[in-house]
Amino acid sequence: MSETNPIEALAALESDALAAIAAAADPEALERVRITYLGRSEGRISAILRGLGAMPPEERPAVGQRANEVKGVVNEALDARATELEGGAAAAGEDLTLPSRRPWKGGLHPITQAIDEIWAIFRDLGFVRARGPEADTVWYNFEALNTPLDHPAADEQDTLYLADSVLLRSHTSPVQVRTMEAYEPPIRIVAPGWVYRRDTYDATHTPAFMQIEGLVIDEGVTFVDFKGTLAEFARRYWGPDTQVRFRPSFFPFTEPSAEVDVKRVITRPDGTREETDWLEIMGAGMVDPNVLASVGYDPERYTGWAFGMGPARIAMLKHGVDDLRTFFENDMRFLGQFAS
Ligand code: 2U9
Repeated sequence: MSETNPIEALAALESDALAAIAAAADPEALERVRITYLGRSEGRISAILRGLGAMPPEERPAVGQRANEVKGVVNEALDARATELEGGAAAAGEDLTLPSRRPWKGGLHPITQAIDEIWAIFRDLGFVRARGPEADTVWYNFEALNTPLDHPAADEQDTLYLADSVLLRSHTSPVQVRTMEAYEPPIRIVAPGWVYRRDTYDATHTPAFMQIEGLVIDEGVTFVDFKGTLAEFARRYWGPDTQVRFRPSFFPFTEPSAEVDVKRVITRPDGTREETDWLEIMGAGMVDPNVLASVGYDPERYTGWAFGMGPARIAMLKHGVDDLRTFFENDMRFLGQFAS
C-alpha cells in the first residue's frame, strides 16, 4: 500500500475498521472504534476528508466520494454490531420482555390482622367494639378493678405516670369500666388498643403493646357461658379440632380466674396430622363482684365474665415467630411476608 495513494489508504482503513468493529466485545469497545475512525477531530476517515483541500484538484472528487462511501459502510457496520451486542446483554440475563417492577403494595401489619380476625369472631357472637383514652387515671386503671396501688398485682402492671394520678393505661380494662359506668347491662364488648408497661424490651416484652379484652355482663350469666363462649372462640380461631383447657389462675378483677390454653391439630403438607403442645392464648375469669359494685352495678343481680389477650402473642403462635421485636423493626423483608 502506497502512503501517497489516498484511495488505497481508504480501502485499508475500511477493512481495518470492519475488523475492529467485529472484534469489539461490548458497547464501550465499539464506541472506541467509532472514535478512532469517525471521531470529528482525531478520526482517521475524518482526517482524509480534512486533507482534501491539500490534494491536486483533479483527485479531490474521487477521493471525497470514496471517503464518504467508507464512512457509510463503517457507520452501518457500527449500527449492526451495536444491535448484536444489545442482544448479547439480553442473553446474559436481562430479559427485555419482562414487565416493569411491580409498585409497592400496602398490607395490614400482622398484629392488626390478628386483632381484626379476633374481633370478627366476637362480632359474629354478638359483641360490639369499645374504645377509650390511652392516658387514664389510677382509679380507672387500678382501683375500680379491685386493685389497690399497694396490691402486688399493681406492681406487675407498673406503668408510666404523666401526673400524680394520670398514667398510661397498663391494660384496656379502663375501657370496660367506663362502658359499665355509661351503660346498663346487658354488655357484650371487645376493647382492642395500645397499653403500656414498665417492661424491658426483649423477645417477649415491649413497653408498649396491643391488647384485646372482652367483657360480658347480664343477669343470669354463668361459668358455662364463660367456658362455652371462649371455647367456641378458640375453635373458630384455631380450627374445629382444637382442644381447650382452663387452668386456675389469679387476677384481682376476676374470681375465679383462669389461663386458657389450646392444643391445635396441624395438617402437614404431606397430609399427616400432628398435635401441638398446649399453648397459652389468654387470661380470663368471672368478673369479681367488687368490680361490679365499684361501677354501681348490683352484684346480686348481675354477673359476668371477661378475658384479655395479646394479639402479638397470638400472631407469634400463628406464624411461628419467636421474637416479638421483629414485629416492630419495620424490616420489609419480614413484614412483607404477611401482606395479602
Ligand atoms: C373488667 C373486668 C375484668 C380482663 C382480664 C386478663 C384476665 C388477662 C392478660 C392477657 C395477656 C393481659 O395482654 S396480656 O398481658 N389479661 O389475663 N384480663 S381477665 O378482666 C377484666 C377487665 C375489665 C371490668
